[in-house]
Amino acid sequence: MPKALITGITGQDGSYLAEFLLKKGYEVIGLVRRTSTVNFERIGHIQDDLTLVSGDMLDQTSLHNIIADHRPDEVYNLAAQSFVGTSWEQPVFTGQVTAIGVTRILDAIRMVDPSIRFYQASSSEMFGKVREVPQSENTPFYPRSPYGVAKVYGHWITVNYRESYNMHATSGILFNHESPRRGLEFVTRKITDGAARIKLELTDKLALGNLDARRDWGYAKDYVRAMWLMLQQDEPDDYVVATGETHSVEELCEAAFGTLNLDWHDYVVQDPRYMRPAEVDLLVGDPRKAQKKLGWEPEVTFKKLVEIMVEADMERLQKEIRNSE
Ligand code: NAP
Ligand code: G4F
Repeated sequence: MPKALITGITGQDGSYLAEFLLKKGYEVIGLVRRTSTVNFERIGHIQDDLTLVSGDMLDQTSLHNIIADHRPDEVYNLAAQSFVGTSWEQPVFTGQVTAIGVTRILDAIRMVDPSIRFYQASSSEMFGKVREVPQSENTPFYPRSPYGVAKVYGHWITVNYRESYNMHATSGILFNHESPRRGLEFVTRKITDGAARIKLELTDKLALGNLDARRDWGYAKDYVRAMWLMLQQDEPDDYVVATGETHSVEELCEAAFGTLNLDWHDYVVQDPRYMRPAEVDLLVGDPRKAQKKLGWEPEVTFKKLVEIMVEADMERLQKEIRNSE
């Protein structure tokens, strides 16, 4: 039975990856950090099938001990302070977790068993003020936030451990991917949740920032499959994972409100609080390498993704209303 360690298992991607690996017959170890209340909303349904271990990306000893005690065949490093907005408010913390955390876990692997395969959750935010369109594995980075800068560090330290110690260390440069498990602060979920609240007359306005920003949005379940495929390759490498399509925040509003037969113009207001000090205007990935080498294809379209998310938010809110009656 192959064994995988997932950091960030309580997050969106960690929960889908855990489900995926369990179905593949893996023993799944999940690193969780200590919190004053349990935050297993996304993994509660599979908790009995997982081995959860306590650790923190800020704590070298815990990472070393977990690797040494459990000896996984594969490590998926998904843990991060992953919200771009917060990275301006907490730049040092973001650097400690999202950048230096990568070195901590890579070095723990190197010391215990450098043959363990490693996946680093790199990000299209590294392209930032894009140098070319679409962005591929060869596009130079120009990060625009403390988060983006931290991810560039995480990417290059992964490449460096691959080249310095011959480790099977791979970097997946994933473009935005979403789902009903997406955090409510990210724009997709904020919009699908907001549209559902408006439909159910729980509120009548949705405040957003820059409506012109464009992103390449895919479905998280499709993207965790790509992570696994990367670690099954004979050689470690870097891969862009994206749909190759780009849409604006405005188009996202139109699709989400449209699913509920609402006109977004009637409800969306712009609020300077949600504008960023430096914006990433346009992201669109070139996934041809992942398609060719991994045989990876996304299965869910932008339209379908928005429908899945809106329906899930409607269902959840209707249930909450029923429970409160
Ligand atoms: P997410 O939902 O925000 O999950 C982040 C995870 O990291 C959570 O499990 C969180 O634990 C954990 N974490 C944060 N700080 C930690 C620490 N100090 N020690 C241990 N665990 C810690 O993020 P996601 O959307 O699943 O993304 C997964 C990874 O992919 C992240 O590295 C993200 O930066 C990267 N990425 C995401 C996207 C995307 O579009 N989703 C695109 C490219 C790259 P708690 O539950 O305790 O907070
Ligand atoms: O949903 P977002 O917060 O995602 P962002 O900044 O693209 O980052 C996400 O994707 C990255 C991959 O490229 C990941 F690495 C990262 O961890 C995270 O998962 O914002 C998307 C866009 C931005 O341009 C933002 O300015 O939406 C714009 N936006 C407009 N109004 C808003 C809002 N974003 C948020 N969060 N909230 C708003 O009200």
